[in-house]
Amino acid sequence: MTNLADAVADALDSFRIELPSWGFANTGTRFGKFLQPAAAATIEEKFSDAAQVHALTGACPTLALHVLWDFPSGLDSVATVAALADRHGVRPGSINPNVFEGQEYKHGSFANPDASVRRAALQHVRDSVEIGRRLGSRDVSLWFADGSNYPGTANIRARKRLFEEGLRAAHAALADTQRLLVEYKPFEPAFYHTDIADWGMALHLARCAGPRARVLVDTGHHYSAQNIEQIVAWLLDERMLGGFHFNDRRYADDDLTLGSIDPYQVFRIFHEIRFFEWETGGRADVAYMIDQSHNLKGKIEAMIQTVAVAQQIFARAALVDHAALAQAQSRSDLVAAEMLLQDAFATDVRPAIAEWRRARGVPADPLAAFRESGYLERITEQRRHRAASPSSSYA
Ligand code: PSV
Ligand code: MN
Repeated sequence: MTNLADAVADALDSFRIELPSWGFANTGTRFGKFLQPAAAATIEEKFSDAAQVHALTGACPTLALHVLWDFPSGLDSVATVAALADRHGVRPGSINPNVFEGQEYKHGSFANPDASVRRAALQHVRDSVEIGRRLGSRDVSLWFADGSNYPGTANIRARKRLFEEGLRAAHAALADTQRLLVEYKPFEPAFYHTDIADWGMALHLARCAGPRARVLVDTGHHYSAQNIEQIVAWLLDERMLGGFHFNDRRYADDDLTLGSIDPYQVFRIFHEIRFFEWETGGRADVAYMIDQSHNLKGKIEAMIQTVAVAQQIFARAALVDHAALAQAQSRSDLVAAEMLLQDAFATDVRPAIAEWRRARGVPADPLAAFRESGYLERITEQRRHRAASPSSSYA
């Protein structure tokens, strides 16, 4: 084994990435959905599709679940979900409450001026915490659509305090084994102000919430020129980075496949994590998750492609010589320092990854293996005859 093969194997052995249940369902843009006959319409089908991705990559043992879409009876759906997870060999991953689709949330959830709506939102989050606890899942991942569309229509400071209060109450419901992740997004669905618009606001609120709250970075939730890896480096240094929702974008929140537009951006994020781990001698406790729902690509194929891209870029980031980098930085040898990143990024790790996959008993080319497996044809035949999915998810 070469050093490169060792470094790649070592990196990939520790790399796991969570799949989103909503990524297997018919979802789409604000303007419409292009329905796929093989899309999953039930939680059983989502587990089945996720299990295919895990079987072919060996890297996706957990499935993120969205409460409204995957637990139609709330806590009463837990037993069904637990049984499906057992049957398909994929564990329930992060639990994502949904306080953004109900009509009552038109003017917000935790920051709604109406106290009865705030209470309902908190109760939903508490139920989500309980769902996570019963399923043995660690992270409750919060994203809020709260905000406003027009200047002067919302009391921004009052809403900030309502979020501090609501998140503190949500945190109080956690078991010792659970974490609360706070996601930020600069716009959409609100287009004037979003209550948790950026990482600074999310960091402040996570700190207010309590010791087991962390920030979640969705790579699509930034303006085009923003330096995401700097945000990651700061959150790591503050021990406040909880996880990622990975996707790529040309503009913002476009839900494109990870690395399809800017693979070097993904590399730089992974590099900051690996460099932090080298410096501190420990593992960053970060949940890697995919948040993509494809409107045009085949859903299962797109997930396999995403996992393979994530593995490839993570492996390349593991090739950076950290000791040499630290030295070059301290000498202010700019070209040498930069080239250490560039050389690692330019390395073709695909043969080493294929070798690693063979050694771990998964197909060397998971996408080709999926195409040959006949799974897609089988589910298309089984699922095509039913009526278009009633799923209301917009994701
Ligand atoms: C919102 O844009 C988001 O990124 C949140 O993470 C949601 O849970 C997800 O997309 C699906 O709607
Ligand atoms: Mn997200």
